[in-house]
Amino acid sequence: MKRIRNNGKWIGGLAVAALAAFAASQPVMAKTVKVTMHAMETEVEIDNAGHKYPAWTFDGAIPGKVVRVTEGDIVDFELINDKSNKNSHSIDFHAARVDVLNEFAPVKPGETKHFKFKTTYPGVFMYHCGASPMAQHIARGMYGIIIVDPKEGFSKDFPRPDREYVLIQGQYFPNAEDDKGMIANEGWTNALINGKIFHYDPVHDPNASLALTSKPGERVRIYFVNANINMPVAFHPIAGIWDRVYVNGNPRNVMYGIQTYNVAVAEASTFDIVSPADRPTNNAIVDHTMSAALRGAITVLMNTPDADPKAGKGDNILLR
Ligand SMILES: [Cu+2]
Repeated sequence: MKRIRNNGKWIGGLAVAALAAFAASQPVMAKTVKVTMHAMETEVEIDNAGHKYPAWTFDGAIPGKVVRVTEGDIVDFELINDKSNKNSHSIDFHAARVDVLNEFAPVKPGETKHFKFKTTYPGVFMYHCGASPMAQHIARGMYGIIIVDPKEGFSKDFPRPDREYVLIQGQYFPNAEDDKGMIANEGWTNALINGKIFHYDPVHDPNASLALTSKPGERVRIYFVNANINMPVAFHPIAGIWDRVYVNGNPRNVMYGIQTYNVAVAEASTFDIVSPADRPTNNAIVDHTMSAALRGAITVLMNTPDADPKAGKGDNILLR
């Protein structure tokens, strides 16, 4: 009896191990992800002091929500242009291969646009409103990020990060009606990070209450989008080096040991930074273009042993 039981246990254990190995080797099953957004013309706070700005938004916030799927997934998307709005709005997903005149066409107030697309490349991509004048719709806040995780998952060349953060940079034009100035790059006064000037920089803004955090030695992965109207971003971690830069966020486009990476308008890329493991340190993640850095594009990353274990994990990657 004893022998049989042991034998049964062994066979059971082998079966579980075999199943686990099988599951690990299978690509993730593609799924359909439903995403609904409301275009909303509404006031938002544009700095840490609470100053208001007449924004145009997806779902009432700059940037819009993080959309996250796995390569191969179908995005089942709906844009509702609330009838209280005055303007047509649209969506342009840089992760989609569709028809600009169909899926990305403007939607009138009170109307809804529904379409599906399959994600065919992994990486990080901008989405934005493309209604005319497009410069104004983006400058007033209609942009966000879609993360398409690679179907292969993590590997030696694309290691699992300890923390993840989204940073999206924009230009702030206080005269929200000046679409001609936005196109000419005139009249912008500040840089926005996730919709606010010096959003995560308590060093330059005493009203700032948020910063990025990690523990010493952790791999922090930053998904960065340049949502500026006319300016590239010289993305640099002061007191650090990008351990890896994944161009467009695709694990196949990897570069090592980069000090500054130039991010074009409407480009998004993925940046890994690893702080020294043996002591607490701080980084300032900046657009090294001085006119942008000193007008708002500085983000503090604090690497301390008491870092909040929940920060930069799960749904908590875009700090509001
Ligand atoms: Cu719009």
